[in-house]
Amino acid sequence: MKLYYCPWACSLAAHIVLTEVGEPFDSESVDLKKKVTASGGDFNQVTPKGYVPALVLNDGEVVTENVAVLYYLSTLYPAYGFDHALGRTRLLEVLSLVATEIHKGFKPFWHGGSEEEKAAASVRLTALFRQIEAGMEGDYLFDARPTVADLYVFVMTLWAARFGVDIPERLVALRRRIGEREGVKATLRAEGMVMPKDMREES
Ligand SMILES: N[C@@H](CCC(=O)N[C@@H](CS)C(=O)NCC(=O)O)C(=O)O
Repeated sequence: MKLYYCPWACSLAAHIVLTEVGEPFDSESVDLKKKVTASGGDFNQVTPKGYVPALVLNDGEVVTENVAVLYYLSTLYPAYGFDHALGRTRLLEVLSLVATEIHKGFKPFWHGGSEEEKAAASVRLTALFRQIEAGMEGDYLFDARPTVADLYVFVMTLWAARFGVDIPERLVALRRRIGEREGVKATLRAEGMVMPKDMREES
């Protein structure tokens, strides 16, 4: 399997799962502006969509869209998902909320929005993060272990830290808890990312 990713992008969630699982996988970063991979390949040949994540399976099939990539990984590695219908449905429910509302809600921050647009986005994002928090069943979204949805939320909380968007206390705790996992630290290092202050060991 090969994951195409970009540091700080939503592909980080899939990258963490693959790293934590510990089975061999390939990965390559992508320059999203130029659509060129680290080895000089044309990323548009991998996926004409031109965005990450893109997961190339061993038989050559290419899975795109973060919801689909993460859902696929949760079916391969059930520790990150559920084996019953309602559990899988709840997982998709959160993944969809994150992808369509929260992820897209950061657009003004990533794509040069005006200060007004950023302020409005920030308010809406905080309200959406509160919704996520309200549904938490324990330390994680679904009680006692992180699923692919927690990892997607984790990436969004990193974005929140980067752009100064307020998130509720329990999500700050979730970010810290997930950030302490060895596989997560290894993935952040592999992507060359610097952790937000409240996740750093000295804090
Ligand atoms: N609909 C896609 C969007 C993914 C997406 O927005 N990826 C960003 C990084 S987080 C990206 O690659 N942007 C570059 C581009 O769209 O050109 C999904 O949900 O996976």
